[in-house]
Amino acid sequence: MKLDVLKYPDARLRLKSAPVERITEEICRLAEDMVETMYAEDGIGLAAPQVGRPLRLVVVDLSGPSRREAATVYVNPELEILGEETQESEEGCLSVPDLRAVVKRGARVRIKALNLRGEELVEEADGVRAICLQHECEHLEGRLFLDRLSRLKRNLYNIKRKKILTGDDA
Ligand code: K1U
Ligand code: ZN
Repeated sequence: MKLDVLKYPDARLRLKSAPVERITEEICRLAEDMVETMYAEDGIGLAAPQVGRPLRLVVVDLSGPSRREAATVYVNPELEILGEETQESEEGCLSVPDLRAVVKRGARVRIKALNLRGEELVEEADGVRAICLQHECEHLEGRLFLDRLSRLKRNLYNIKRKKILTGDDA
């Protein structure tokens, strides 16, 4: 089932997510619905708080919405940035409509998590996967990529967003 994606400035996007205590059928269903939602919204990642569930659960599929072949589910992910190297790339967010912006992040990461069978998963990533994992794990802390932009860019976006929400953007 496709879920509704919360949009900025919804306050629920600012909650810190709680650990998944037990991998139940309900959690597996939520992960499945998140994958369906990610594909339907043309995303490459999605975090549970974006669909109004403040739980430490993330899905990623770098193959993209047209191929849909390699979705990974991360339960209770712990992310570590490896080394000092950084990379800059353009990001978008399904919860922050009509904004793409260049963000600087760590170039390499290690992620530890459980899969839906409760098995430990350890992955090292670079490139787009590293960017996407950092972006999704920040959602679990109630942070958005918008927070990484300059105050000027954030203010401009806030003005644009208010106009859209009040219908004053004609
Ligand atoms: O968390 C989200 O809102 C999903 C977000 C993930 C993301 C994208 C780009 C950089 C970092 C994190 C998206 O998927 S937005 C859609 C998007 O940017 C994209 C979609 C298909 C192919 C490539 C990018
Ligand atoms: Zn996002």
